[in-house]
Amino acid sequence: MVQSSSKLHKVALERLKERGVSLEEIAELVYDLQKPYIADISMEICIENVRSVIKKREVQNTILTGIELDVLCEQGKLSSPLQEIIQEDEGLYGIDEILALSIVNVYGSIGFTNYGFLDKTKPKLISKLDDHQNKDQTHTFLDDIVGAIAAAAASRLAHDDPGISDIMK
Ligand SMILES: [Ca+2]
Repeated sequence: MVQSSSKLHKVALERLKERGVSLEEIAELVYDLQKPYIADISMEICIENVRSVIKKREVQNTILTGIELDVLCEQGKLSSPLQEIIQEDEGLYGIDEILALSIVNVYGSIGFTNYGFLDKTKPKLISKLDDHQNKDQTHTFLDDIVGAIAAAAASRLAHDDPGISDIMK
Protein backbone atom coordinates (compact mmCIF):
# COMPACT_ATOMS: atom_id res chain seq x y z
CA MET A 1 0.00 0.00 0.00
CA VAL A 2 1.30 3.45 -0.88
CA GLN A 3 1.48 5.70 2.17
CA SER A 4 -0.42 8.95 1.93
CA SER A 5 1.66 12.06 1.41
CA SER A 6 0.09 13.83 4.36
CA LYS A 7 0.99 10.97 6.70
CA LEU A 8 4.58 10.84 5.49
CA HIS A 9 4.84 14.60 5.85
CA LYS A 10 3.52 14.55 9.40
CA VAL A 11 5.83 11.72 10.49
CA ALA A 12 8.88 13.30 8.82
CA LEU A 13 8.28 16.54 10.74
CA GLU A 14 7.80 14.62 14.00
CA ARG A 15 10.99 12.62 13.49
CA LEU A 16 13.07 15.75 12.87
CA LYS A 17 11.65 17.33 16.02
CA GLU A 18 12.30 14.19 18.09
CA ARG A 19 15.91 14.29 16.93
CA GLY A 20 16.27 17.88 18.12
CA VAL A 21 16.15 19.56 14.73
CA SER A 22 13.98 22.66 14.37
CA LEU A 23 12.89 24.10 11.03
CA GLU A 24 14.13 27.48 12.26
CA GLU A 25 17.67 26.16 12.67
CA ILE A 26 17.61 24.70 9.15
CA ALA A 27 16.23 28.02 7.90
CA GLU A 28 19.19 29.82 9.52
CA LEU A 29 21.55 27.82 7.31
CA VAL A 30 19.48 28.80 4.26
CA TYR A 31 19.57 32.43 5.32
CA ASP A 32 23.35 32.43 5.64
CA LEU A 33 23.75 30.71 2.26
CA GLN A 34 21.51 33.10 0.33
CA LYS A 35 22.12 36.37 2.20
CA PRO A 36 24.95 37.43 -0.17
CA TYR A 37 22.68 36.99 -3.21
CA ILE A 38 19.23 38.12 -2.10
CA ALA A 39 19.07 41.58 -0.57
CA ASP A 40 15.56 41.35 0.89
CA ILE A 41 15.89 37.85 2.29
CA SER A 42 14.09 37.17 5.57
CA MET A 43 13.91 34.28 8.02
CA GLU A 44 10.21 33.89 7.13
CA ILE A 45 11.05 33.26 3.47
CA CYS A 46 13.75 30.78 4.48
CA ILE A 47 11.39 28.86 6.79
CA GLU A 48 8.74 28.82 4.06
CA ASN A 49 11.25 27.28 1.62
CA VAL A 50 12.39 24.70 4.18
CA ARG A 51 8.72 23.75 4.67
CA SER A 52 8.22 23.39 0.91
CA VAL A 53 11.23 21.11 0.59
CA ILE A 54 9.91 18.83 3.35
CA LYS A 55 6.59 18.55 1.49
CA LYS A 56 8.32 16.50 -1.23
CA ARG A 57 7.91 12.75 -0.96
CA GLU A 58 11.54 12.04 -1.93
CA VAL A 59 12.64 14.24 0.95
CA GLN A 60 10.24 12.61 3.43
CA ASN A 61 11.48 9.16 2.42
CA THR A 62 15.08 10.22 2.95
CA ILE A 63 14.33 11.76 6.36
CA LEU A 64 12.56 8.61 7.55
CA THR A 65 15.22 6.24 6.24
CA GLY A 66 18.25 8.15 7.52
CA ILE A 67 16.84 8.88 10.96
CA GLU A 68 15.72 5.25 11.33
CA LEU A 69 19.28 4.06 10.71
CA ASP A 70 20.68 6.60 13.21
CA VAL A 71 18.16 5.48 15.84
CA LEU A 72 18.70 1.75 15.27
CA CYS A 73 22.42 2.38 15.56
CA GLU A 74 21.95 4.24 18.87
CA GLN A 75 20.00 1.22 20.09
CA GLY A 76 22.80 -1.11 18.96
CA LYS A 77 20.41 -2.97 16.68
CA LEU A 78 22.41 -3.03 13.45
CA SER A 79 24.57 -5.98 12.46
CA SER A 80 28.33 -5.84 12.61
CA PRO A 81 30.25 -4.31 10.89
CA LEU A 82 27.55 -1.81 9.78
CA GLN A 83 26.82 -1.03 13.45
CA GLU A 84 30.40 0.08 14.10
CA ILE A 85 30.73 1.89 10.78
CA ILE A 86 27.65 4.07 11.38
CA GLN A 87 28.35 4.47 15.10
CA GLU A 88 31.84 5.80 14.40
CA ASP A 89 30.67 7.82 11.39
CA GLU A 90 33.50 6.27 9.46
CA GLY A 91 34.86 8.60 6.81
CA LEU A 92 35.00 6.05 4.01
CA TYR A 93 31.36 4.95 4.41
CA GLY A 94 29.78 7.69 2.26
CA ILE A 95 26.26 6.26 2.07
CA ASP A 96 25.00 9.02 4.39
CA GLU A 97 26.08 11.60 1.81
CA ILE A 98 24.68 9.54 -1.08
CA LEU A 99 21.31 9.24 0.64
CA ALA A 100 21.20 12.98 1.30
CA LEU A 101 21.91 13.68 -2.36
CA SER A 102 18.46 12.33 -3.19
CA ILE A 103 17.15 15.50 -1.48
CA VAL A 104 19.58 17.82 -3.27
CA ASN A 105 18.74 16.19 -6.62
CA VAL A 106 15.18 17.45 -6.49
CA TYR A 107 16.26 21.07 -7.04
CA GLY A 108 19.07 20.84 -9.56
CA SER A 109 22.69 21.81 -9.78
CA ILE A 110 22.93 24.86 -7.50
CA GLY A 111 21.87 22.54 -4.68
CA PHE A 112 25.04 20.48 -5.10
CA THR A 113 27.29 23.49 -4.64
CA ASN A 114 25.46 24.52 -1.50
CA TYR A 115 25.43 20.99 -0.14
CA GLY A 116 29.17 20.60 -0.73
CA PHE A 117 29.81 23.93 0.96
CA LEU A 118 27.76 22.99 4.04
CA ASP A 119 29.38 19.56 4.22
CA LYS A 120 32.82 21.16 4.16
CA THR A 121 32.25 24.12 6.48
CA LYS A 122 29.70 22.50 8.85
CA PRO A 123 28.13 25.71 10.16
CA LYS A 124 25.83 26.02 13.20
CA LEU A 125 23.28 23.18 13.44
CA ILE A 126 25.42 20.89 11.27
CA SER A 127 28.46 21.12 13.55
CA LYS A 128 26.16 20.59 16.53
CA LEU A 129 24.91 17.35 14.95
CA ASP A 130 28.36 16.33 13.75
CA ASP A 131 29.80 16.67 17.26
CA HIS A 132 30.99 13.24 18.37
CA GLN A 133 31.42 14.13 22.06
CA ASN A 134 28.22 12.41 23.13
CA LYS A 135 28.85 8.74 22.44
CA ASP A 136 25.21 7.81 23.07
CA GLN A 137 24.04 9.81 20.07
CA THR A 138 24.34 8.92 16.42
CA HIS A 139 23.73 11.59 13.79
CA THR A 140 25.65 9.99 10.95
CA PHE A 141 22.71 10.40 8.57
CA LEU A 142 20.98 13.36 10.16
CA ASP A 143 23.78 15.90 9.66
CA ASP A 144 23.79 15.23 5.92
CA ILE A 145 20.00 15.24 5.71
CA VAL A 146 19.85 18.65 7.42
CA GLY A 147 22.57 20.00 5.11
CA ALA A 148 20.71 18.66 2.09
CA ILE A 149 17.38 20.19 3.16
CA ALA A 150 19.09 23.56 3.69
CA ALA A 151 20.89 23.30 0.33
CA ALA A 152 17.66 22.36 -1.46
CA ALA A 153 15.73 25.19 0.22
CA ALA A 154 18.48 27.65 -0.73
CA SER A 155 18.40 26.58 -4.36
CA ARG A 156 14.60 26.72 -4.39
CA LEU A 157 14.86 30.27 -3.08
CA ALA A 158 17.47 31.17 -5.72
CA HIS A 159 15.30 29.78 -8.53
CA ASP A 160 12.34 31.77 -7.26
CA ASP A 161 14.19 35.05 -7.06
CA PRO A 162 13.74 36.91 -10.37
CA GLY A 163 16.55 39.34 -9.56
CA ILE A 164 19.20 36.67 -9.44
CA SER A 165 21.68 36.34 -12.31
CA ASP A 166 21.23 33.57 -14.89
CA ILE A 167 24.40 31.83 -13.82
CA MET A 168 22.85 31.12 -10.42
CA LYS A 169 19.77 29.48 -11.89
CA1 LIG B 1 27.34 12.19 8.08
